[in-house]
Amino acid sequence: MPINPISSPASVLKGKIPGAESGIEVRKTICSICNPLSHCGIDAYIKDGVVIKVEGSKENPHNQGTLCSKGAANRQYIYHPDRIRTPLLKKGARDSGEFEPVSWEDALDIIADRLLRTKETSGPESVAFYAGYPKWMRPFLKRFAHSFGSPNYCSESSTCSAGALLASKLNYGVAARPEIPKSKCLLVWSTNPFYSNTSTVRKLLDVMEKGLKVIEVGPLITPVTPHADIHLRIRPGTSGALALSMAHVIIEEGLFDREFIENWTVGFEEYRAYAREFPASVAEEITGVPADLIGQAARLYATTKPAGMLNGPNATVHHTNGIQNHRAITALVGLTGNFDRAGGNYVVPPAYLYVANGLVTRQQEFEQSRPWEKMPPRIGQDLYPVWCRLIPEAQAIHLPFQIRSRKPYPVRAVLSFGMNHRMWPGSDFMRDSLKMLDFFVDVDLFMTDTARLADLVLPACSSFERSELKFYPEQYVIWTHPVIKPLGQSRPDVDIILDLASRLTPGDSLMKQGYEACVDWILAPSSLKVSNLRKYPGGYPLKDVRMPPYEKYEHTGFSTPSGKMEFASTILKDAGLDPLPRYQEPKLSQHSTPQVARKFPLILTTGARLPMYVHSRTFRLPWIRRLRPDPMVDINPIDAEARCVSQDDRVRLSTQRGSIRVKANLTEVVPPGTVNIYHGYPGADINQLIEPDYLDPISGYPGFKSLLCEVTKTP
Ligand SMILES: Nc1nc2c(c(=O)[nH]1)N[C@H]1C(S)=C(S)[C@@H](COP(=O)(O)OP(=O)(O)OC[C@H]3O[C@@H](n4cnc5c(=O)[nH]c(N)nc54)[C@H](O)[C@@H]3O)O[C@H]1N2
Ligand SMILES: Nc1nc2c(c(=O)[nH]1)N[C@H]1C(S)=C(S)[C@@H](COP(=O)(O)OP(=O)(O)OC[C@H]3O[C@@H](n4cnc5c(=O)[nH]c(N)nc54)[C@H](O)[C@@H]3O)O[C@H]1N2
Ligand code: SF4
Ligand SMILES: [Mo]
Repeated sequence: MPINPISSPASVLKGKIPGAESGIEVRKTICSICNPLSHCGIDAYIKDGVVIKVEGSKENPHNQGTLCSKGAANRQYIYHPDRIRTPLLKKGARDSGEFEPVSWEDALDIIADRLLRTKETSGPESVAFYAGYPKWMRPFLKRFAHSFGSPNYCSESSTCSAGALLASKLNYGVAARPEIPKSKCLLVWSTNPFYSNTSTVRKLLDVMEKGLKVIEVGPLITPVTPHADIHLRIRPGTSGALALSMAHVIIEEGLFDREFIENWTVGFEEYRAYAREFPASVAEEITGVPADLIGQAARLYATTKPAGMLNGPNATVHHTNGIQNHRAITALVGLTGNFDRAGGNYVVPPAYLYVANGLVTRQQEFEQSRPWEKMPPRIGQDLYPVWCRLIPEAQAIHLPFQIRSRKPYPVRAVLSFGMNHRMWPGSDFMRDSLKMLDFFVDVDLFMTDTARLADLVLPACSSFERSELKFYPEQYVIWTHPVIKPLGQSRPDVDIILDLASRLTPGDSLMKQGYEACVDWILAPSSLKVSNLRKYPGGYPLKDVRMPPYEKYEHTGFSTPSGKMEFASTILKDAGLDPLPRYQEPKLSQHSTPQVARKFPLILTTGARLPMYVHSRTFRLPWIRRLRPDPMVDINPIDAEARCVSQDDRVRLSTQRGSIRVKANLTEVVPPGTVNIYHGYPGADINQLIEPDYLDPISGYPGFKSLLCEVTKTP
């Protein structure tokens, strides 16, 4: 009988066909290369304990079998030669970059000893606990910090979504996300989910195909733009003026929700009077958006009911006027009667790790093992009291300043999970501040430039090598199983934290019970338990989860000091700040600093997401790097021509603080007068060119997306 070539042992292996014949097994896990709203389900093909192929998990309703370019490169990520394989102890000076392997026991003992000594000599607050963009270990790290007695748990959220959350809390007491499938109109205000949230875009396209009206606000042309009925191509950093101008149209034309305004808001008359200062003609001068388009957008958004507003986590708050801008933007939601209504912006509290799916958990109670009143003030609390009142973390952007000033108290030691000093504005200032610490530990998958500065580096596992709880907004949950053994001696972050907790916070009886007991404790208000979730390695649809009702404020009021939506914020007023969402020019701009603009005439916006890169993570992956090998600055052909710059020319990108050499990418994606560059390139770090104190005064957020620069051709 002829052998079927499809099933010969060699061909099943070559075709990576799972089964007894090939010895290949498919195991389920998740990708954690990008953001927590994604974390796509993965089918990992395993042969002899090694991942030989990855595919998107079809059963996972979030990604439905799809993966993006980064997810497809997961094998290059998890098996990368830069992976740290053993705990490493610094040999010689901080700068030496030389390490010697140590055992886990020794490493953990050294950390326990140093942190305990620091606590004894300088108090628990002099130890800071930091989590970078990775999220899964955060509840454990924060609880550990608080049980240790330190208020100083901080994270990358000091530059990310917490700024927008802060602004929403000032207005409404909570944040509200658009309920897009039920919307008739979507105001996409500075976000590009096609690159930043790829796994959600198929569902967005489905709604768009059904006739959703789309208004896009943002300086760049993005993949959203072809779907937009109106694109308001704003000058970076001027969102506040645009939003106030739209409010002015909506109010003066009587298109606002009178009943909601009368019953549920405070400060409307002051806000209305202030918005009068922004007639469309004035706003056109500030924002660069034609006056008639401002009117059209305002009318379309206010009269198409229901209308949702989709904001990015950071593009509106990465400005020196960011919080007030974001307040002005989100005020439009309440003004038009779209707050907490079907198809408008709906309030669903996050259940676990930023994902809202209708479940209620005890994540917050778990994290806050000691009340703030029983701990010293947080890093940044004196400068950013509003941040500290509304965001339950220290302000990480202030960390380098406090390390240096030692005021109001010294920060001597940092225990960090995934720190990338290039996240900070003035990244060299942050790097040099880390060198001033008495003791610095970094836990990471890879030997990064930040890890090289540490006294001790601990190897963490990837998502393929650990168990974690993952919720999806599609009311789906996975408790993952490790699909391969940890690489080298690497360990899951949470295990590292729990081992340190057993040495340093033995009084924390919950942490003592271990990882799964803690997760069960967090999940207690839901009916979920790890032991049940474990039975469904590919995930489990959450059944009978009731989503919260709409218009909850009718029963509970708003969780602002007045109990209402606040156009004029009581909290800002109490802090001596302007209660109205007042528009101010970015600290560096043609208008606020014309003398600087003469030398640096281009507007610099940084960090618009690229599909292939995630901050510092994917530059090292060959498949991914090939997609955009060189650091490039996007420059409009008009500006390029004026500088005799052609495609791929080497150029110098400079600000008042310094310069980097990059390639020129001529593109109309950026408007004339504005250039854009992705952040985090190891050899061309744009954050070195931004002053460390170029910050929003309310949140402490960096003005990453509106400053001044010049581009010149170099030989
Ligand atoms: N100029 C400019 N700067 C910016 C931005 C911008 O738009 N422009 N964006 C800002 C924003 S919004 C953000 S969120 C930050 C990015 O925040 P960063 O924290 O800089 O993000 P990453 O580089 O993704 O991750 C940091 C480290 O975490 C490690 N890591 C990954 N997974 C794990 C894990 O499971 N465990 C451990 N222990 N480590 C892990 C990675 O290897 C990496 O070294 O950058 C900010 N900086
Ligand atoms: N592939 C990939 N995905 C990511 C990340 C990544 O690094 N790579 N990072 C993750 C993280 S940490 C975050 S915070 C999110 C960010 O997710 P998004 O907010 O979607 O980020 P961007 O793609 O930068 O989109 C921001 C848009 O805002 C616009 N914009 C810039 N400046 C201004 C301004 O001054 N005013 C207005 N109105 N608009 C402006 C730009 O036109 C840009 O298209 O992405 C997450 N997803
Ligand atoms: S979108 Fe891509 S990088 Fe992000 S979780 Fe999914 S596969 Fe991974
Ligand atoms: Mo972010």
